Amino acid sequence: MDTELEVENLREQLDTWNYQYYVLDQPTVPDAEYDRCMRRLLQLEVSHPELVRPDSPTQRVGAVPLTQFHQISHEVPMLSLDNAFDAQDLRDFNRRLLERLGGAVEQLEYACEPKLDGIAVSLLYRDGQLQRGATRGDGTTGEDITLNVRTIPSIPLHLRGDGFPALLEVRGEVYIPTAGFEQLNTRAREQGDKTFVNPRNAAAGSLRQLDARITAQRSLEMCCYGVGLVNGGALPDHHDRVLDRLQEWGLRINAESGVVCGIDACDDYYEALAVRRESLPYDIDGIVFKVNDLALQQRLGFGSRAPRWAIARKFPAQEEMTRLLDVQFQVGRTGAITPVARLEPVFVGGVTVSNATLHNSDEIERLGVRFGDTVIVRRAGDVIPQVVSVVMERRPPDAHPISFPDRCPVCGSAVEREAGEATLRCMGGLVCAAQQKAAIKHFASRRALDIEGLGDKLVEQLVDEGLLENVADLYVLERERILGLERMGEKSADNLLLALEQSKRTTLPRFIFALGIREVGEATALSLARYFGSWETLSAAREEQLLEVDDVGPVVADHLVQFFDSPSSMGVVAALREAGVNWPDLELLPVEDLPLSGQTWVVTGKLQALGRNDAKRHLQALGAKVAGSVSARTNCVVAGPGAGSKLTRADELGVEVFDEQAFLALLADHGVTI
Ligand code: 9MJ
Repeated sequence: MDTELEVENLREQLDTWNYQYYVLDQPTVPDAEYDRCMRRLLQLEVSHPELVRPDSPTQRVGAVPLTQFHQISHEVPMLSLDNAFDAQDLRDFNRRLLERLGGAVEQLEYACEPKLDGIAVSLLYRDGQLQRGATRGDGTTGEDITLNVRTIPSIPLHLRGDGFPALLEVRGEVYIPTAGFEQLNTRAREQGDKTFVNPRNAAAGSLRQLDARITAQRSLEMCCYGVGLVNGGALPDHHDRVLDRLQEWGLRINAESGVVCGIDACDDYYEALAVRRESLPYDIDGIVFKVNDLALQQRLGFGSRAPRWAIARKFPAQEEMTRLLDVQFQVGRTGAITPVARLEPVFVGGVTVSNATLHNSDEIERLGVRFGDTVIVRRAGDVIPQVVSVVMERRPPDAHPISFPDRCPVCGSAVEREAGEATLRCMGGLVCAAQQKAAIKHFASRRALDIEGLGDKLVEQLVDEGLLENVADLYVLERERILGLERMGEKSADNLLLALEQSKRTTLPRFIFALGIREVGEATALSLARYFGSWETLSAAREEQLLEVDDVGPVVADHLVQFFDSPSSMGVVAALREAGVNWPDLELLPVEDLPLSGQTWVVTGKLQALGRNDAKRHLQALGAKVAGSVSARTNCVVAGPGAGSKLTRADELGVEVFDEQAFLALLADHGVTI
């Protein structure tokens, strides 16, 4: 083939694949094939330098770092957005617009878009060629970051198709998806570098690099949400159609964008996306509502710093500043000592937070946090609040370092760190009241022996009064002693005794789980019960046999063996059985006879009642293989809210899809209750 033609074909092919992958989110070729074409194109361009063009897919990274960024001025100012902090603010905004339009319209149509938390960027295309990329700066003057934006794969170096204006300025947000952010920080930690506080900072730091080769290594993306300067061509007369057009020309737009009628529907859109916020693959800090009709936008015009026709309804902030008052060391069920920050109460992520986890001693060291420091606290979704950084400028002169206790704060036993672990543990085992309480709470919990009426407070009281030391003591509690507890009535005491009596009849998986053996969760307990069938066989098993069980690795096997070898642990089990705790043995099923043996499942989206990992483990315990992507070999997909391309693919392939409720029902049919 003629070399020039081959080069042209390769470029067109690579551009198309890029478009399918980065803009449409629909990968079509394996990476290896893409790489092969890219290598071939590079090879041809090296041997025929006269064929190199600046918009070739090979030309994304400039070789020479800049010494400074040049300033550029925005011909059409890049304005920011007004904010609404609640539903009332949004209503006021809508009313102001309707009044301004003088009764000409009764109800406005709004384009709704997730508000990405990144860096606003302008891209200038002249005759379809990317000519310049710039930051927003102060809205009038920004910085020329052309070399940096050229490295972002979702930014086309030239527009696709035709019909675009001769001069087209596209605006949008450059951001780093959550996965890319985590990868970046993991790498930074491994190399002993400073980590980024949040994805927004990471995006800003990655984009404003004088050496574009560094930008190229960061997984930046761009989502377009509007246009600035347009000359020599016309665009559609509604915002949503402009975005559609941008997408046809090869620019990425947000797949969640939509159009609604009236302000009530804006509330609905906001609420629906707020629920899914955590499951989106990128950070958003609100929803942007824009009048969809561009003629109406023009009539409404601009205020001093923001367009009148748009507003951002912010989600409650996920990060706030507060003071660290104290650190307490909590002892968990397995003796793990967790430092918990006591904070000046602060409203963050929609609730008042006064405690946040500091994880372990490594984390305290990494943060460099001291008593009296002002810290940034983050609470996102249902995740427990975390201290993410220290505001060094606010450190008081008397801030003193936090030292980890060398004795257990509850029982005074020695504290040890196991090799390769970040966690320090109290070595007191079941002598430690904190571990006793946690073990009993776990044993009584709903998914273990489900002892109704034995709540956390009561467990604490019973241990503190010396009535309980271990779970076997539960079954020898005397009515009179229970009645002696503060605020304990006859009825409650009788109910507790009845619940204890009823809890004696259980199942083997629940019993194994209830023992609280380290790393043995519900799904592992189920696998063990299914594999061994009886407690006798299980507790006699040695490491090699344990390793045969799906879900059991060397660490779990080691914890199991330690438990079986511990006279005190086995003594408690014996006492429980003597007290009448019992279960039917399970029929032994060969692995190929498990209910979902031979099936491949995929779990996607955000599940409410159980995490995706739990869902996977339950499926594996039932014999299914759990895969990461949907293919013709997939039997079923479990899809929670926020499921994206995997669900689409499942629909295309006609794969059976379970929503969470149906999935829970299926698990229940197989004896797994959540
Ligand atoms: C963000 N940040 O996602 C706008 N934005 O529109 C969206 N920002 C915007 N629109 C006009 N989706 C000015 C800023």
